[in-house]
Amino acid sequence: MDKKLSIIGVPMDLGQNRRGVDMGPSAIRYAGVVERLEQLRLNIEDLGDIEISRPNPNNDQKVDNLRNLQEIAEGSLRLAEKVDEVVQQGSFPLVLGGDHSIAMGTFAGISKHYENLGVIWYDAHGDLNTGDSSPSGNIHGMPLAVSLGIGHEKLTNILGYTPKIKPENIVIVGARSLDEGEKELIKDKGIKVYTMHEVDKMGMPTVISETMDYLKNRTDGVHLSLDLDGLDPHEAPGVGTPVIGGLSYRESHLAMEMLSQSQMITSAEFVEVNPILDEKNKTAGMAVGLMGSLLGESLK
Ligand code: B3U
Ligand code: MN
Ligand code: MN
Repeated sequence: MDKKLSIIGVPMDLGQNRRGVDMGPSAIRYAGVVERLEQLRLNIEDLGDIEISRPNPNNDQKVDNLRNLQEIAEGSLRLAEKVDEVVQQGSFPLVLGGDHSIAMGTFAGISKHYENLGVIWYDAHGDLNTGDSSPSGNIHGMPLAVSLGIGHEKLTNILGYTPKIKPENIVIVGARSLDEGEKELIKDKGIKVYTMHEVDKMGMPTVISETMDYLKNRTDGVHLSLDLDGLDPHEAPGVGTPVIGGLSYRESHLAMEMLSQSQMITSAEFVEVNPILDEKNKTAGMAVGLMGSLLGESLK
């Protein structure tokens, strides 16, 4: 039987300041995600979008330096319940963002099905801030810390359990913008990080081989959380917080192909596509290309 895959859109833009990333799921669908994946041996269902409420403009939205906390917690719970259902049915969840705060809901829905969920966090940023360490108060800079159980209880406790992941099961790839608090957490918790320095020195094939070896024996499933700002903004301009000196499309493509061949990836999300900042939907198109490779496209 063909492998089942469920697409879930999350039109979330409350985790950061720039509008437009809520249209990410539409842009990715417009770029042909369903048609592209239908070429592969996959049984695809598109479950549409999770409902995300708008913040009340009359309220002051920051609680403990957490912007839009309540609305994000509610949306994350709805996403978590949907992802949980999909995993229970034995389907591969493919989540389309939305800003990266949605990873908290994705993790909550997935991780309860695994003893030791592994995570590949493909991103220019560490997303390891808390309300105390965050320079911005933007929750999209916090989901990895939250998943470790560090942060506001309304976020760490989505679906009633915490933590969602163990620090030794995380690998960050592509980092080039880390805040002081994030660097400390990485050191304290012993999180494995391949910054751009390591990628440049070792090359992507070695980085991904090492990542796979590292995760293989310690995890029973691996989630890929790919932030399009991990790529270089010259190639992928449609993101809210671009950081120069990033990964190329070719490197990223190779990484996806290697991950596909390893058959280790059990769920994925692609986040931070902002069509308003994009050039002719190029970044969404790249996201779709990367999804195709991750899910088994090949030229031979
Ligand atoms: N580390 C900064 C910037 C940032 C994090 N994630 C993104 N940008 N996309 C922060 O606000 O936490
Ligand atoms: Mn991110
Ligand atoms: Mn990022």
